[in-house]
Amino acid sequence: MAEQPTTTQPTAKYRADYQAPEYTITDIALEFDLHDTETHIVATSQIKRLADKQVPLVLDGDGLKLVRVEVNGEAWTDYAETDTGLTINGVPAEFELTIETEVNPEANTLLEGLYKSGGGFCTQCEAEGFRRITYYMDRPDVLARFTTKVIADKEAFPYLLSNGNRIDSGDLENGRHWVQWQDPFPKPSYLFALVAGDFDVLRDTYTTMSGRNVELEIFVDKGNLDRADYAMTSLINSMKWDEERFGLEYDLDIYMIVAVDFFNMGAMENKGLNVFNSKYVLANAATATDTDYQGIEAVIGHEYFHNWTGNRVTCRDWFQLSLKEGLTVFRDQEFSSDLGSRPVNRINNVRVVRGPQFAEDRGPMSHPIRPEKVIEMNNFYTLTVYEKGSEVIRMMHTLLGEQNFQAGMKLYFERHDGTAATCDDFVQAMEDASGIDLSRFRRWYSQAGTPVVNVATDYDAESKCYRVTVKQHTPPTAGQEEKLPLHIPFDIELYDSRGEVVELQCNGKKVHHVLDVTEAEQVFEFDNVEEKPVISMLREFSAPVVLEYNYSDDELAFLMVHARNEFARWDAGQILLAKYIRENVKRVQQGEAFELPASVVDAFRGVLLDEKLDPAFIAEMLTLPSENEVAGWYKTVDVDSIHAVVSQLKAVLASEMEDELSAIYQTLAQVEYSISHEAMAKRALRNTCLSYLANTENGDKLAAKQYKQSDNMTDTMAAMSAANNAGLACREEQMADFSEKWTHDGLVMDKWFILQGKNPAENALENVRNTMSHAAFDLKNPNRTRSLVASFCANNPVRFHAKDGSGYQFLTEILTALNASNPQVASRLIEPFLKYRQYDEQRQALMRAELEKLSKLENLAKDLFEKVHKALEQ
Ligand code: B3K
Ligand code: ZN
Repeated sequence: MAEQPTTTQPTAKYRADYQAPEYTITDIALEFDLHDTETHIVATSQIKRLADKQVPLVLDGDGLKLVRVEVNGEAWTDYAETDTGLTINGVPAEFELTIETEVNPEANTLLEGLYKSGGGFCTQCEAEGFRRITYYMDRPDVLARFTTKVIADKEAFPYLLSNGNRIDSGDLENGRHWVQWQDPFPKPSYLFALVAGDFDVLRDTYTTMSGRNVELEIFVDKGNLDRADYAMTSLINSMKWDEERFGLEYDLDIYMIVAVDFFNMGAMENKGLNVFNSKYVLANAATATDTDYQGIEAVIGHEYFHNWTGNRVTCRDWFQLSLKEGLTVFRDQEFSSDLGSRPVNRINNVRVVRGPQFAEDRGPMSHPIRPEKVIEMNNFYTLTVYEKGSEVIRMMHTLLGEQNFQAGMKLYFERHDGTAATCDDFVQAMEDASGIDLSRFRRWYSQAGTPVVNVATDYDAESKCYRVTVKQHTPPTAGQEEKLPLHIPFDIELYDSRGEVVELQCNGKKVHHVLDVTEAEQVFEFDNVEEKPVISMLREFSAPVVLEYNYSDDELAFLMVHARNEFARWDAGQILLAKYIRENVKRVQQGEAFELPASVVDAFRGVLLDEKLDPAFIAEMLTLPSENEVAGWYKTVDVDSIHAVVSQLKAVLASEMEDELSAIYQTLAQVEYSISHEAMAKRALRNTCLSYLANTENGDKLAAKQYKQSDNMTDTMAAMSAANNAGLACREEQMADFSEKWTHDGLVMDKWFILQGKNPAENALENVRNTMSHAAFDLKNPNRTRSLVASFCANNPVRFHAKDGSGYQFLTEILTALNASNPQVASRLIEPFLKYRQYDEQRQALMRAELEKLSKLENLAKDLFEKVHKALEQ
């Protein structure tokens, strides 16, 4: 039987209720006696009262068996076990507390606290998992020095790891051994980690800028050593980049990364001992795609960068999560952009904000990057906190410039190193270091939703004045009706008819290209503009807003060629595509045929044939918006029409540009596989061409041939995706062959599960159900479940939203099972249901009925409770 989550009616916490802790813990010594089903943990803490009068000590605890309590070495009986932990009465102002608990790692299917992954033990404590190990003040503003002794069977678990430096070890009777670790940096409990297992280890060293040597160790399952090199390279690159760009150096003598197969999210930045989902560590040419490699670089970087932004300066409370996450996402995006292609990185980051993040803003869970009210903290590791949070940091970077921004970072560390800080502390440091007023800017932290910026322009030939009228408003969001104007950095550029940049002047003086939009309505006037210009706006996506402006096709085609930065060129292409997608959705709904002017095709043909452009960038230009992104443009989503239009758009572009696509496809064929940017870029464009060509007569032959000849996973998957999406004849054979080859390797099979989930065929759901009995599938493994179930429910809209409600019933079955075994994963999978109000009445009613069913589940976990109730109440 899986362990049951908490059953009592969950209560909410509010940011406004924050209270400083009444006690603090300066040091904690932990001793783990590891056994699969009965692990004993002895925690000895040095505790000091901070409150000025005697108060009970309230500790958090969840799912623990209490063995004993001692105060200053004497048994203590004046305590009460509560629903949420342990209250100890009558304690002195300063004392030593010893608590012994027992847990069952093998039964821990929640993957939070101490659990078994494969043959080994590992932990996950953020946000509130440490309380599933021992009774503790499990809150980020209690910072203690940790010493950890791990005891386990020597043969089964030769490696015993924890945070900090290894200070001692020894052998015991019965084949057991122990290792002791000490972390000199005080830290909150969420950064604690322990790992025990048998691994292969990849070792390297790094010399920091001040000349200190750091041992680098990556632990992988036995037999996977040939898949760890890229993670190591990425780690070394991260350490170097953080020194060069941010002046930040690593602070311990050892940095360890452990790859595990059972993990709820991507990775975890535990001090000195990162635990990673193996998806973000393991890669070689045969098993990983270029996208996987990029993911590894980004996540290795992200967790490493947390050492300063998150660990050295942590969060005062969980409402401040974006303090570390938004900032660290910004840092990892900059890292990837500095090392690879900046435009391609920016495009992909913006796709996430405009697509799924904006969608979150429209739903019942919409929240500001610093939420006000939380029931289950794990529900707030969201695109809003992370990705919009990063956009908010990026806006400050845009307003301040790199130099002032770095001065702000320096001041932030001077003020807050070694402490738990707030988002406001960060903005204050930026403001103080730069002298730039960020008072209105702070509203980005408290206001939810996606602002809409509406622009009108007007040119007066006589006075040579170009006027730009900018209006902003933010539509109401769930629970937040009233919205105030925000401080929006609005980056623009003007071009004359030859494509030359027109200098921005006001009253004869040069003005900066980033306009400060701060009011509901503002007019910006530029003089000495010799002819009616073409305006490029929201360059680099300078703010996470929706831009409304009536561009003509000619202006967009012009910007696709002449805009000075590649991001703006891509954006112009997207706006042009959006125009014709919308128009054709209308046509399809009225029973009319799909239409696309030749001029639009020509604009994209021009991009395809432009030899000066980076092939990776061309691939992005030719990538159509996803059906989900298109759905976000509508108040009521018509999944079938959107699917029809996006598919036809692809088919029409393919047939109109077939010759050019084929020629490029043939020219880009590579002789030798490598993972340089150049080689990846060529593969990206070649495979984008294939995805189009799959819709032509030659498609089946090409995809079949590429699959057979491929010597790397990127090309293999491109062939399979093309076949899957276009429903080609070669699909069956490829799927069978791949499954036979990789059944033993769940991580690789995930790619196959994703294809099953996204299969556009009518019987997709039936296939998905059958796939659940595939030897490599396991509902208990979050990677497997996400690959198959989330790809069907979230990324196969037409089949998931089948009118008979079969997709909805399927999701409810899965959620019901996961509610008991792993509610955190369930809570991610439920997302498509939360958007039910955006569909027609029939579908709304069906989804609502499923939500009602879920709301009545016995033992509904907090994670689902929060979302289900918000969705029903909205
Ligand atoms: N901080 C972790 C996420 C923890 C999620 C807890 N449910 C990984 C990261 O953002 O780096
Ligand atoms: Zn993070």
